[in-house]
Amino acid sequence: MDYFLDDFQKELVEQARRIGKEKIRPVAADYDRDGTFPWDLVKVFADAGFYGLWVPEEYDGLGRGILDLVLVTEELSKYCGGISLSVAASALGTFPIIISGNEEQKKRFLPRLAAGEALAAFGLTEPSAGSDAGAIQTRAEKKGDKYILNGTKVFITNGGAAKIYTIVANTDPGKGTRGASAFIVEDGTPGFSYGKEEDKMGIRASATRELIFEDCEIPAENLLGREGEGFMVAMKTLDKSRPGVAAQALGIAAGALDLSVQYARQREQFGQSIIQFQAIQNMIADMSTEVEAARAMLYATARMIDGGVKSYSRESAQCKVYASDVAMKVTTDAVQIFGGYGYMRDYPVEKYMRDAKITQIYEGTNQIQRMVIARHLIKEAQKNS
Ligand code: COS
Repeated sequence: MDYFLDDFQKELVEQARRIGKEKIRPVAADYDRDGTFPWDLVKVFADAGFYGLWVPEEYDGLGRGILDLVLVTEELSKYCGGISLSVAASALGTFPIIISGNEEQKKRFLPRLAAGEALAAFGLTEPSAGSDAGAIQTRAEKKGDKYILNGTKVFITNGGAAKIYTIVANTDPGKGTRGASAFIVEDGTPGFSYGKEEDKMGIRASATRELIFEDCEIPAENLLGREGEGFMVAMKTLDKSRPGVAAQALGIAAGALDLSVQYARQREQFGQSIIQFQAIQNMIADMSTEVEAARAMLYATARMIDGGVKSYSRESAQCKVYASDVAMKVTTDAVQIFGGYGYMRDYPVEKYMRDAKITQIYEGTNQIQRMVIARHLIKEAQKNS
């Protein structure tokens, strides 16, 4: 489905495919087993320019957009949904700076991020504030020309690996979502340390870590936008980043489908390859149809965002919810097609199923996505009545 891609995008997909085949596929199982962070591949992605795709040219990026991020993430995720993640997670951590950073902040941070010299991470979730993002308790108190941060963030993708963090904290706890503010915090700032490294079911090659702030002093000029705008910045960030999760889910699903077709052609039972059986043909036909539907919806949303449409929360939630549900179903069916072998770690498909699961959970559970979609439908209906 690449008939509308420009030459740059076609070359980008080819480049990501080459990296996937030559550099990710041979090591994916090792990284999955060891759960270590793939610094060697981060270097390959940086050299390929992937971290600069979504950064404007005036800050040394490639000035491309969400579709390019989606294309790369999809392609890399066909080979490993964990190794691919540092790209979309760095985009997530960078978006708050692009959305609400001032000129000085953009000049200071974006060039390093675009070059992949530094990875970014986004810190919103806390032990008691997951779906209810407005319930965050991390506190940022202004003292002179500094903010003092206290609190803990959990499940932070790229946590510990990233050098630049965009953190949402309360500057006015009485005000609920209107009391949150967003900040840039650099690795190495006194009072900022890393806690537990999570031992995960899937995407094991990605870093997921706790961030701890104990009287962490950051310069007041690291405030993004104005005080009280943090929740809005977080929501706008997630609107922009959820297609990246959809792309990861799509790549995982498409990768599992490819493996299933290959396996079904080779595996013989009852004297013929199992792909000759209608039961298997129906399964792969449905898997492929769902993958194509997810891809169509995702590309349409990415083009909508790149086209400058102002509000895309509903579409962004829809492509995330659909692609991740497809990924879970397709990868489960892939394990089924592989049968007993599919359940064993010697074969690659059980990893795809484990990797798929997180896409229904993070950057907003699919229950929250459905709530966002329904709220928009209700609002639109009220407007039109
Ligand atoms: N863009 C801009 N502003 C938005 C917005 C968006 N997409 N969504 C909400 N807002 C604004 C609202 O307009 C409202 O503004 P006012 O105070 O001016 O009225 C404010 O934010 C609060 O919105 P709302 O009332 O909808 O907040 P809720 O507490 O009901 O929470 C959900 C909304 C559930 C959607 C939010 O908490 C959420 O997205 N949760 C999931 C968080 C998540 O994805 N976590 C994953 C970890 S981060 S990787």
